Amino acid sequence: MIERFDPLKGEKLRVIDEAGEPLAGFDPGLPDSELRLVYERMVRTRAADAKALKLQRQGRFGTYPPSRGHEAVQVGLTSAMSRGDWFFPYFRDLGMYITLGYPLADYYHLWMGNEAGLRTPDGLNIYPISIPVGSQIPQAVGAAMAAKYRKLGIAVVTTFGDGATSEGDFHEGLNFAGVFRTPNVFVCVNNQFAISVPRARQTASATIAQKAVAYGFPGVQVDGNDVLAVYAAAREALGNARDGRGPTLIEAFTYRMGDHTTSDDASRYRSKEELQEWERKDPLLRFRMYLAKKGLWDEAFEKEVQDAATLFVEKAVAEAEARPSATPDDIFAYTYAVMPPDLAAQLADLKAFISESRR
Ligand SMILES: Cc1ncc(C[n+]2csc(CCOP(=O)(O)OP(=O)(O)O)c2C)c(N)n1
Ligand SMILES: [Mg+2]
Repeated sequence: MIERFDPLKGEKLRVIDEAGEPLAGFDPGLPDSELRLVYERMVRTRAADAKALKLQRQGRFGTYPPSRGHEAVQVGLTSAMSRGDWFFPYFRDLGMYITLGYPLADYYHLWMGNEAGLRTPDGLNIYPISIPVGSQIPQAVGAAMAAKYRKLGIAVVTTFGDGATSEGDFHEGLNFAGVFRTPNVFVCVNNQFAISVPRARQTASATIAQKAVAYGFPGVQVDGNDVLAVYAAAREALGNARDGRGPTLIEAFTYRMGDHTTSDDASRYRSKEELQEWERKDPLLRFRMYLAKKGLWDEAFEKEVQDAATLFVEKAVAEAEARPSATPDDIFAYTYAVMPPDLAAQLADLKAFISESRR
C-alpha cells in the first residue's frame, strides 16, 4: 500500500477525510473496541498536555514542549507497535508515552526537572528522550542493526521533527539504514516549523518523504491529522521491518497548534488565520466525527472518556508532586554507571558553591 503513494508527487495517504467520512481502500479494519481505545488515548494525551501547560504557568513544571495537534501521529504510530519493538523518541512525544504504557507520573516528573523520570520501567523498550535535535536517529539505526544481527524479528521506531531532517545525523542514519536494510521505521513529524523556521526554509525538496528515495527505500507522506492513516502506514512499515524487508520513512504532515515550548510565542511568526485553519482540522475532531458516523461515539461516551482522562491526569500530578524534588546529585547521576573523575570534580564544585552561597 505504501508504495502506491508517490512521495515525489506529494500524494498523501488518507483514510478519513476532513469531514470524518471514510475513504475507500485503506481502512486498517480495526475492531470497534480498538477504535474507541484509540480515541481514548488521544483524549488522554490532549488532557495530559493541557495540564502540563497549566502546571508550567503555575511554576510547578519546567519548560515544556506542548504537542496539541500531534495526537493522531502520536497515538496512531504507537497503537500499531508491538511489545518487542523499540522506540527512540524525540522531545514532543507525550502521546507515544501514554499509548506505550509509560507512567504519566514519570513523564511529568521529568518535565518537573527530575531526570529520574526518564528511567524507563522494566518491560518497556523506550530509549531516553533526545533533546539534541536528530541525535536519536543514528542511535535507532544502531539498535536496529543489533536487532538484525541477533535475528530478533522486531522493529525499531524513531521520531523526529521536520527541522531534524537538516541535521547530519538524519542523513547518516538513513543512508546507513538503506545500505544495511536495518529494521527501522523513521517517522518525521512534519509540523511545518522548527521553532520559527518554516518548512520551506528547511529543505528545497517538495516533500520530506521523497528523501527516502535517495536512500533506496520507501517513503510515504501521510495525513498526520488522520489517526487511521498514520496507523495504517505504521502497521505496514513495522511489518516490513520485522520481516526483513528493510526500513521505511513516514512523513506525517501535521501542525503544532501550540507554541514551540512554554518559552516561545508562536504568534510572532504564524498568523491567526493559519492557526484557525488547522484548528478546523483538529485530529480529535476528525476522528470523533468518523466514530459518530459509525455509531461508536455519543455524548455519554465522550463524558465517560473525558472523566477518565481527568482522573488519569490528576492521579499522575499528585503522584509526581509527592516525590522528592531533584537534588544537585541528580543532575550528575543518570549518565554513567560509575561517575568519571571530571564529573565528580564538577559535582564537588557545585556542592561547595551551594553551601557557600547559603552561608
Ligand atoms: C542539535 C540541536 N540544535 C538546536 C537545538 C535547539 N532546538 C530545539 S528544538 C529545535 C527545533 C526542532 O524543530 P523540529 O525538528 O521541526 O521539531 P519540532 O520542535 O517542530 O517538533 C531546535 C533548533 C537542539 N535542541 N539541538
Ligand atoms: Mg517541526
